[in-house]
Amino acid sequence: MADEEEDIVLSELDDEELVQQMMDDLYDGLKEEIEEGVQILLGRGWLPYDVLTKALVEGMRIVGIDFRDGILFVPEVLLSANAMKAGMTILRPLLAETGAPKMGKVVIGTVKGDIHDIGKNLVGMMLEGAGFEVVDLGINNPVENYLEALEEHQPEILGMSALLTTTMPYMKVVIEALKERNIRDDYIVLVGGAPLNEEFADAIGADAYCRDAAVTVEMAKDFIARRHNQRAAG
Ligand code: B1M
Repeated sequence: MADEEEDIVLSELDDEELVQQMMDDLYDGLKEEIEEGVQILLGRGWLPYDVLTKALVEGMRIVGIDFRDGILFVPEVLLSANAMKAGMTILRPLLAETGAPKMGKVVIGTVKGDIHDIGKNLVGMMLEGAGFEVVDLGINNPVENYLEALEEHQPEILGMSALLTTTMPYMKVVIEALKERNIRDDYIVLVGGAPLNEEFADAIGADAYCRDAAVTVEMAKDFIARRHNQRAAG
Protein backbone atom coordinates (compact mmCIF):
# COMPACT_ATOMS: atom_id res chain seq x y z
CA MET A 1 0.00 0.00 0.00
CA ALA A 2 2.76 2.44 1.01
CA ASP A 3 4.67 1.78 -2.24
CA GLU A 4 1.58 2.38 -4.32
CA GLU A 5 0.97 5.65 -2.48
CA GLU A 6 4.46 6.91 -3.36
CA ASP A 7 3.67 6.61 -7.05
CA ILE A 8 0.58 8.78 -6.91
CA VAL A 9 1.07 12.39 -7.96
CA LEU A 10 -1.92 14.21 -6.51
CA SER A 11 -1.78 17.09 -8.97
CA GLU A 12 -2.13 14.68 -11.90
CA LEU A 13 -5.46 13.30 -10.65
CA ASP A 14 -8.74 14.74 -11.87
CA ASP A 15 -11.06 16.27 -9.26
CA GLU A 16 -13.03 13.12 -8.60
CA GLU A 17 -9.94 10.92 -8.29
CA LEU A 18 -8.26 13.50 -6.09
CA VAL A 19 -11.19 13.72 -3.68
CA GLN A 20 -11.26 9.92 -3.50
CA GLN A 21 -7.51 9.85 -2.88
CA MET A 22 -7.86 12.51 -0.17
CA MET A 23 -10.43 10.35 1.60
CA ASP A 24 -7.96 7.45 1.50
CA ASP A 25 -5.19 9.74 2.75
CA LEU A 26 -7.37 11.02 5.57
CA TYR A 27 -8.14 7.42 6.46
CA ASP A 28 -4.39 6.71 6.53
CA GLY A 29 -3.71 9.88 8.55
CA LEU A 30 -1.42 11.41 5.92
CA LYS A 31 -1.28 15.05 7.00
CA GLU A 32 1.01 16.41 4.27
CA GLU A 33 -0.98 14.74 1.51
CA ILE A 34 -4.17 16.26 2.89
CA GLU A 35 -2.57 19.70 2.97
CA GLU A 36 -1.41 19.25 -0.61
CA GLY A 37 -4.81 18.00 -1.75
CA VAL A 38 -6.59 20.95 -0.15
CA GLN A 39 -4.23 23.39 -1.89
CA ILE A 40 -4.69 21.68 -5.25
CA LEU A 41 -8.50 21.82 -5.02
CA LEU A 42 -8.38 25.48 -3.98
CA GLY A 43 -6.00 26.16 -6.86
CA ARG A 44 -8.55 24.60 -9.22
CA GLY A 45 -11.15 27.09 -8.04
CA TRP A 46 -13.00 24.94 -5.51
CA LEU A 47 -14.85 26.88 -2.82
CA PRO A 48 -13.32 26.37 0.64
CA TYR A 49 -16.70 25.15 1.91
CA ASP A 50 -16.84 22.46 -0.78
CA VAL A 51 -13.32 21.27 -0.03
CA LEU A 52 -14.28 21.06 3.64
CA THR A 53 -17.53 19.18 3.21
CA LYS A 54 -16.90 17.06 0.11
CA ALA A 55 -13.35 15.91 0.86
CA LEU A 56 -12.61 16.32 4.57
CA VAL A 57 -15.94 15.84 6.36
CA GLU A 58 -16.95 13.02 4.05
CA GLY A 59 -13.55 11.37 4.62
CA MET A 60 -13.98 11.65 8.37
CA ARG A 61 -17.43 10.08 8.11
CA ILE A 62 -15.83 6.99 6.62
CA VAL A 63 -13.20 6.92 9.37
CA GLY A 64 -16.08 7.09 11.87
CA ILE A 65 -17.76 4.02 10.40
CA ASP A 66 -14.61 1.89 10.59
CA PHE A 67 -13.87 3.19 14.10
CA ARG A 68 -17.34 2.11 15.16
CA ASP A 69 -16.88 -1.29 13.55
CA GLY A 70 -13.55 -1.93 15.27
CA ILE A 71 -11.51 -1.77 12.06
CA LEU A 72 -9.71 1.43 13.11
CA PHE A 73 -8.49 2.16 16.64
CA VAL A 74 -7.80 5.31 18.65
CA PRO A 75 -4.16 5.86 17.54
CA GLU A 76 -5.14 5.60 13.88
CA VAL A 77 -8.18 7.83 14.30
CA LEU A 78 -5.98 10.38 16.06
CA LEU A 79 -3.76 10.51 12.97
CA SER A 80 -6.84 10.99 10.79
CA ALA A 81 -8.01 13.75 13.11
CA ASN A 82 -4.62 15.47 12.87
CA ALA A 83 -4.69 15.27 9.08
CA MET A 84 -8.22 16.69 9.08
CA LYS A 85 -7.16 19.54 11.35
CA ALA A 86 -4.22 20.37 9.07
CA GLY A 87 -6.63 20.71 6.17
CA MET A 88 -8.99 22.81 8.28
CA THR A 89 -6.13 25.12 9.26
CA ILE A 90 -5.67 26.04 5.60
CA LEU A 91 -9.39 26.57 5.06
CA ARG A 92 -10.13 28.51 8.24
CA PRO A 93 -8.93 31.98 7.13
CA LEU A 94 -10.58 31.52 3.74
CA LEU A 95 -13.92 30.70 5.31
CA ALA A 96 -13.64 33.66 7.66
CA GLU A 97 -12.81 36.01 4.80
CA THR A 98 -16.32 36.52 3.52
CA GLY A 99 -16.55 40.10 4.76
CA ALA A 100 -19.95 39.31 6.30
CA PRO A 101 -21.24 42.04 8.65
CA LYS A 102 -20.71 41.39 12.38
CA MET A 103 -23.59 39.27 13.59
CA GLY A 104 -22.89 38.72 17.28
CA LYS A 105 -20.67 36.82 19.66
CA VAL A 106 -20.58 33.09 20.41
CA VAL A 107 -18.85 31.26 23.24
CA ILE A 108 -18.44 27.60 22.31
CA GLY A 109 -16.78 24.60 23.92
CA THR A 110 -16.84 20.83 24.22
CA VAL A 111 -18.24 19.66 27.57
CA LYS A 112 -16.41 18.08 30.47
CA GLY A 113 -15.13 14.55 29.89
CA ASP A 114 -15.15 14.94 26.13
CA ILE A 115 -12.09 15.65 23.99
CA HIS A 116 -13.69 15.56 20.54
CA ASP A 117 -13.20 18.92 18.88
CA ILE A 118 -13.25 18.55 15.11
CA GLY A 119 -16.99 19.21 14.80
CA LYS A 120 -16.86 22.09 17.25
CA ASN A 121 -13.93 23.64 15.39
CA LEU A 122 -15.79 23.32 12.13
CA VAL A 123 -18.84 24.99 13.64
CA GLY A 124 -16.62 27.79 14.94
CA MET A 125 -15.06 28.28 11.52
CA MET A 126 -18.42 28.43 9.80
CA LEU A 127 -19.79 30.88 12.36
CA GLU A 128 -16.75 33.11 11.86
CA GLY A 129 -17.33 32.92 8.14
CA ALA A 130 -20.89 34.08 8.68
CA GLY A 131 -19.71 37.14 10.63
CA PHE A 132 -19.86 35.92 14.25
CA GLU A 133 -17.07 36.56 16.70
CA VAL A 134 -16.22 33.18 18.20
CA VAL A 135 -14.63 32.54 21.59
CA ASP A 136 -13.51 28.92 21.59
CA LEU A 137 -13.10 27.33 25.02
CA GLY A 138 -11.61 24.13 23.62
CA ILE A 139 -12.36 20.70 25.06
CA ASN A 140 -13.24 19.11 28.41
CA ASN A 141 -14.95 22.17 29.88
CA PRO A 142 -16.43 22.06 33.37
CA VAL A 143 -19.38 24.31 34.10
CA GLU A 144 -17.09 26.94 35.67
CA ASN A 145 -15.34 27.53 32.34
CA TYR A 146 -18.62 28.31 30.63
CA LEU A 147 -19.75 30.61 33.42
CA GLU A 148 -16.47 32.52 33.47
CA ALA A 149 -16.46 32.91 29.70
CA LEU A 150 -20.06 34.14 29.62
CA GLU A 151 -19.28 36.70 32.29
CA GLU A 152 -16.08 37.83 30.58
CA HIS A 153 -17.21 37.90 26.94
CA GLN A 154 -20.94 38.64 27.25
CA PRO A 155 -21.92 36.70 24.11
CA GLU A 156 -25.44 36.43 22.72
CA ILE A 157 -24.95 32.69 22.09
CA LEU A 158 -23.60 29.80 24.12
CA GLY A 159 -22.70 26.73 22.05
CA MET A 160 -21.90 23.33 23.51
CA SER A 161 -20.59 20.22 21.81
CA ALA A 162 -20.64 16.58 22.98
CA LEU A 163 -19.79 13.48 20.96
CA LEU A 164 -20.30 10.82 23.60
CA THR A 165 -23.52 9.49 25.06
CA THR A 166 -21.74 9.62 28.42
CA THR A 167 -20.89 13.33 28.17
CA MET A 168 -24.00 14.76 26.54
CA PRO A 169 -25.93 14.88 29.87
CA TYR A 170 -23.36 17.38 31.08
CA MET A 171 -24.99 19.99 28.87
CA LYS A 172 -27.93 19.91 31.24
CA VAL A 173 -25.60 20.55 34.17
CA VAL A 174 -24.44 23.74 32.46
CA ILE A 175 -27.98 24.87 31.63
CA GLU A 176 -29.12 24.17 35.21
CA ALA A 177 -26.22 26.26 36.49
CA LEU A 178 -27.40 29.15 34.31
CA LYS A 179 -30.93 28.76 35.65
CA GLU A 180 -29.73 28.74 39.25
CA ARG A 181 -28.01 32.05 38.61
CA ASN A 182 -31.07 33.47 36.84
CA ILE A 183 -29.10 34.08 33.67
CA ARG A 184 -30.47 31.27 31.48
CA ASP A 185 -32.56 33.61 29.34
CA ASP A 186 -29.70 36.04 28.80
CA TYR A 187 -28.25 33.59 26.27
CA ILE A 188 -29.32 31.63 23.24
CA VAL A 189 -28.14 28.10 24.02
CA LEU A 190 -27.35 25.95 20.97
CA VAL A 191 -26.16 22.36 21.31
CA GLY A 192 -24.72 19.87 18.86
CA GLY A 193 -22.81 16.63 18.42
CA ALA A 194 -23.45 13.32 16.70
CA PRO A 195 -25.37 11.51 19.49
CA LEU A 196 -27.78 14.41 20.18
CA ASN A 197 -31.19 15.06 18.71
CA GLU A 198 -33.96 17.59 18.96
CA GLU A 199 -35.80 15.75 21.73
CA PHE A 200 -32.66 15.74 23.85
CA ALA A 201 -32.12 19.46 23.28
CA ASP A 202 -35.72 20.15 24.33
CA ALA A 203 -35.43 17.91 27.36
CA ILE A 204 -32.37 19.68 28.73
CA GLY A 205 -33.78 23.15 28.05
CA ALA A 206 -31.52 24.22 25.18
CA ASP A 207 -32.91 26.61 22.58
CA ALA A 208 -32.03 24.37 19.66
CA TYR A 209 -30.25 21.25 18.47
CA CYS A 210 -27.90 21.92 15.55
CA ARG A 211 -27.38 18.91 13.31
CA ASP A 212 -24.31 20.29 11.56
CA ALA A 213 -22.26 23.43 11.04
CA ALA A 214 -24.48 24.82 8.30
CA VAL A 215 -27.60 24.38 10.44
CA THR A 216 -25.80 26.03 13.36
CA VAL A 217 -25.11 29.13 11.28
CA GLU A 218 -28.74 29.30 10.19
CA MET A 219 -29.99 28.80 13.76
CA ALA A 220 -27.60 31.39 15.13
CA LYS A 221 -28.67 33.98 12.55
CA ASP A 222 -32.32 33.18 13.09
CA PHE A 223 -32.20 33.47 16.87
CA ILE A 224 -30.20 36.71 16.72
CA ALA A 225 -32.72 38.21 14.28
CA ARG A 226 -35.61 37.15 16.54
CA ARG A 227 -33.89 38.69 19.53
CA HIS A 228 -33.36 41.99 17.70
CA ASN A 229 -37.00 42.00 16.62
CA GLN A 230 -38.22 41.30 20.17
CA ARG A 231 -36.05 44.10 21.55
CA ALA A 232 -37.24 46.49 18.85
CA ALA A 233 -40.87 45.60 19.62
CA GLY A 234 -40.38 45.82 23.40
CO1 B1M B 1 -14.28 9.18 19.33
N1 B1M B 1 -16.03 8.36 19.43
N2 B1M B 1 -13.81 8.38 21.04
N3 B1M B 1 -12.51 9.85 18.98
N4 B1M B 1 -14.84 9.54 17.56
C1 B1M B 1 -16.99 8.73 18.38
C2 B1M B 1 -17.79 9.96 18.79
C3 B1M B 1 -17.88 7.41 18.28
C4 B1M B 1 -19.30 7.68 17.77
C5 B1M B 1 -17.13 6.39 17.42
C6 B1M B 1 -17.89 5.10 17.28
O1 B1M B 1 -17.81 4.24 18.12
N5 B1M B 1 -18.65 4.97 16.25
C7 B1M B 1 -17.83 6.89 19.75
C8 B1M B 1 -18.94 7.40 20.67
C9 B1M B 1 -19.94 6.34 21.02
C10 B1M B 1 -21.00 6.87 21.90
O2 B1M B 1 -20.80 7.60 22.83
N6 B1M B 1 -22.21 6.49 21.58
C11 B1M B 1 -16.46 7.35 20.19
C12 B1M B 1 -15.73 6.82 21.27
C13 B1M B 1 -16.35 5.61 21.95
C14 B1M B 1 -14.50 7.35 21.70
C15 B1M B 1 -13.64 6.88 22.88
C16 B1M B 1 -14.41 6.52 24.16
C17 B1M B 1 -12.78 5.70 22.35
C18 B1M B 1 -11.91 5.05 23.37
O3 B1M B 1 -11.10 5.67 24.01
N7 B1M B 1 -12.11 3.77 23.48
C19 B1M B 1 -12.70 8.10 23.09
C20 B1M B 1 -13.32 9.13 24.06
C21 B1M B 1 -12.39 10.29 24.36
C22 B1M B 1 -13.11 11.38 25.14
O4 B1M B 1 -13.66 12.29 24.54
N8 B1M B 1 -13.09 11.31 26.45
C23 B1M B 1 -12.66 8.66 21.70
C24 B1M B 1 -11.55 9.31 21.18
C25 B1M B 1 -11.48 9.80 19.89
C26 B1M B 1 -10.22 10.37 19.27
C27 B1M B 1 -9.36 11.15 20.26
C28 B1M B 1 -9.41 9.23 18.70
C29 B1M B 1 -10.79 11.22 18.07
C30 B1M B 1 -11.08 12.69 18.44
C31 B1M B 1 -10.04 13.62 17.87
C32 B1M B 1 -10.51 15.06 17.97
O5 B1M B 1 -11.69 15.39 17.93
N9 B1M B 1 -9.54 15.92 18.10
C33 B1M B 1 -12.13 10.53 17.86
C34 B1M B 1 -12.89 10.67 16.67
C35 B1M B 1 -12.25 11.43 15.55
C36 B1M B 1 -14.19 10.12 16.55
C37 B1M B 1 -15.08 10.03 15.29
C38 B1M B 1 -14.49 8.91 14.44
C39 B1M B 1 -15.23 11.26 14.43
C40 B1M B 1 -15.73 12.50 15.14
C41 B1M B 1 -15.58 13.66 14.19
O6 B1M B 1 -14.63 14.40 14.29
N10 B1M B 1 -16.49 13.74 13.20
C42 B1M B 1 -16.49 9.67 15.94
C43 B1M B 1 -17.38 8.85 15.01
C44 B1M B 1 -18.57 9.64 14.51
O7 B1M B 1 -18.89 10.71 14.97
N11 B1M B 1 -19.27 9.06 13.58
C45 B1M B 1 -16.11 9.16 17.28
C46 B1M B 1 -16.43 14.76 12.16
C47 B1M B 1 -17.15 16.02 12.59
C48 B1M B 1 -17.12 17.02 11.46
O8 B1M B 1 -18.50 15.69 12.89
O9 B1M B 1 -18.11 15.82 15.39
O10 B1M B 1 -20.35 15.04 14.46
P1 B1M B 1 -19.15 15.90 14.33
O11 B1M B 1 -19.62 17.41 14.29
C49 B1M B 1 -20.68 17.88 13.47
C50 B1M B 1 -22.06 17.82 14.13
O12 B1M B 1 -22.18 16.83 15.12
C51 B1M B 1 -22.29 19.21 14.63
O13 B1M B 1 -21.66 20.00 13.64
C52 B1M B 1 -20.42 19.37 13.29
C53 B1M B 1 -19.99 19.80 11.92
O14 B1M B 1 -20.96 19.54 10.93
N12 B1M B 1 -21.76 19.65 15.92
C54 B1M B 1 -22.21 20.79 16.51
C55 B1M B 1 -20.80 19.12 16.71
N13 B1M B 1 -20.61 19.89 17.79
C56 B1M B 1 -21.45 20.93 17.69
C57 B1M B 1 -21.66 22.02 18.54
C58 B1M B 1 -22.61 22.94 18.19
C59 B1M B 1 -23.37 22.80 17.02
C60 B1M B 1 -23.17 21.71 16.17
O15 B1M B 1 -22.77 23.98 19.04
C61 B1M B 1 -23.71 24.93 18.77
